[in-house]
Amino acid sequence: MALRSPLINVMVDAAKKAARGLLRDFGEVEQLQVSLKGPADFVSNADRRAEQTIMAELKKARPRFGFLMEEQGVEEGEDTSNRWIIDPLDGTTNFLHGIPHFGISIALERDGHPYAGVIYDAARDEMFFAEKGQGAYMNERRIRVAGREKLEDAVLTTGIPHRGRPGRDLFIPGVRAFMEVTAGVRRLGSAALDLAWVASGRCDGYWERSLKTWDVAAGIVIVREAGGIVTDIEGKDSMMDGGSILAANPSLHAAMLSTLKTAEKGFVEPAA
Ligand code: 2AM
Ligand code: CA
Repeated sequence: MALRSPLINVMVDAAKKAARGLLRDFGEVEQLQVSLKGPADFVSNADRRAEQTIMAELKKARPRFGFLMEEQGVEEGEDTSNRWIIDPLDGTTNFLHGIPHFGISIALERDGHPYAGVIYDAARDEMFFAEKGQGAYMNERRIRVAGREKLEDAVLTTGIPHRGRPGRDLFIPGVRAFMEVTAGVRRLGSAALDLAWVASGRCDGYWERSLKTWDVAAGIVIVREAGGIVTDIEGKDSMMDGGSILAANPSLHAAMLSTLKTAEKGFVEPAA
């Protein structure tokens, strides 16, 4: 059975508390689908409320830590080496459409590096968590990345840069290359859950560009503690700085990097 540290308990409790409100709001979204205005405002309020709940819980437990949050931005703490990084609702478009695939992501960054992470899939009641050096878990069970060694057996996840996101043309050669060689490419709509699913071996690898720190911070720790490798798409370490991300099991990480590199070689962004 997973022995949760006091730190992980604080994070798990905050995620569960916020989830109660989010699930209630998710139930309402279906009713709102038919209204003229649509549920967009309602969802952004749900998002904000969830973030406030998480922030209040974390503050109660660790009053000196700082914050980086999707909705409310940065709040400096007295303790400059510990900072919470929060995405209260990752997979907003799914939530808005009544698709039960969204996550609450809470990370603790320590001295500039992701140290602990919790990702809660509230609709499935799956709590993914990890702390540096302590392994990764889903609910009570230890998780590990998949052992599949060949791209031809692999199911990969990605994010498609839709409206308002840059890099739509650059996305095409990479996804096309993976379409040729893998068992499948999925687009599930939550970066945090994509990482949690790589960590738990459901998916073999994940890549995406132009993400924010809060989309990936918790997932980075969870994948690494599950035995996976996480870099950016150049094989470097810029994932936390709004860069790209590539996470996979150790057998497939290099193959994914080189597939993308080959596919994108010579790519020139078309004129706007
Ligand atoms: P969100 O639901 O919290 O917005 C889907 O590809 C993933 O990208 C989701 O995790 C989504 O997070 C994130 N995402 C959506 N729009 C984004 C944007 N403009 N910048 C960065 N990440 C974004
Ligand atoms: Ca997000």
